[in-house]
Amino acid sequence: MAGKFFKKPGSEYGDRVPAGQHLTNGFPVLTYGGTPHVNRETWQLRVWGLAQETQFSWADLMAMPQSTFTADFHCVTTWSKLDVQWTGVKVVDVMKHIELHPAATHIMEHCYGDYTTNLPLDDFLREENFFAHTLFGEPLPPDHGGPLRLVVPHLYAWKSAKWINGLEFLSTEELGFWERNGYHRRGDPWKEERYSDR
Ligand SMILES: Nc1nc2c(c(=O)[nH]1)N[C@H]1C(S)=C(S)[C@@H](COP(=O)(O)O)O[C@H]1N2
Ligand SMILES: [Mo]
Repeated sequence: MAGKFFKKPGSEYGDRVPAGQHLTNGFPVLTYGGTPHVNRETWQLRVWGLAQETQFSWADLMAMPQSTFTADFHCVTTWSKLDVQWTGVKVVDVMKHIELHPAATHIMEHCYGDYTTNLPLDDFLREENFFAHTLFGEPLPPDHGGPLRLVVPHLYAWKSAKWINGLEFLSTEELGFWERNGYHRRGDPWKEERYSDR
C-alpha cells in the first residue's frame, strides 16, 4: 500500500493520524451502490420522529449562516485525508430551527439512495459537525455527496452521510446500514472502533 498514493504519516502529522490509518493525497470515493442524482430545486431535508416534523428546502438552508471548515477525514478502510476544506451550515445552526422532544437520545441519518447511519444525539450535536455543499471552493461533486452531505469529523467517515435527506430522532439506539452489517455502533477512530463488539 505504500508508495505513490499512501504515505506513512511523518512526525509532523503523526498525532493527527489514528492507529491503523494511512494518509492519502487524493480523495477516494466510497459509496455502497450508485450515486443518486439530486438537484437543488427538488432537494429536501426532512425531520421526523421525536422532533416537531418539518422540512428544509435548499433556499431555507442557504438562508442560514454559512461557515467554512477544515476537517480531517478518516475512512474505516484505513485511508485518512487531512485538512479537507468545506463550506456549509453547522449542525447547531440547523438545530435552532428544529424543536426536539426531550425524550430524543439518538438519531438516524437518511439519504437519497437509502443509505442510513446512526448516531447518539451527543455525537450529532457537536459544535464542529456540519452539512457541506462546497468542497475546496467548488460545488460538492455528486460522487462526494452533492448537493449536501453531513460531516462528523470526530468519527469514521461512514457516519458522514452523503446525499442526506432526513433526520429521524429516536429514543433508543437503532442501527444504520453498515452498523447492521458488522461495523461499530459509534465508530471513534481514536479508539479504533471499527467493528461491532456484539
Ligand atoms: N449515502 C451514503 N453516504 C456515505 C456512504 C455511502 O455509501 N452512502 N459511504 C460512507 C463511507 S464508508 C465513507 S468513507 C464516506 C466517503 O465519502 P467520500 O466518497 O466523499 O470519500 O462516505 C460515507 N457516507
Ligand atoms: Mo468508509
